[in-house]
Amino acid sequence: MTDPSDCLFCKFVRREIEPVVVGESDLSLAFRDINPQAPTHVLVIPKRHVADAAELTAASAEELADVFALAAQVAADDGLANGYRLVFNTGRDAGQEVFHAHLHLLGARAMTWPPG
Ligand code: D5M
Repeated sequence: MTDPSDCLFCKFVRREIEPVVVGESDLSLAFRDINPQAPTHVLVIPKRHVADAAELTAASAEELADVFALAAQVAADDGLANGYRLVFNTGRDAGQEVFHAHLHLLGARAMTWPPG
């Protein structure tokens, strides 16, 4: 497990490194992805360090719900009235690279299915 003292996203929460923040609640932080895959590409994270969505689900329904609520707020703020995609890559086979749980919010372009 990643040590929270070495975790990039924990450093964002502590503001040791400043991401481009687009939303925040007591439990969650939303910031722009550094490598955007859509005109809107935001990551929403629980402030508490958990590795992935499965761990977040097991840890706290309140924190899980808060991540989704903040994503909906950011989507509304970005004017994504026609829809958007929410994705948790969970584990290496899903392509997860950063092991602090993060919900991808993608929007402002038409999406295809299935994802790669
Ligand atoms: O997604 C990890 C995501 O994290 C990926 O879309 C890039 C993003 N990322 C990595 N470093 C940064 C910084 N420094 N700022 C903002 N976004 C970042 P995954 O689901 O783990 O593949």
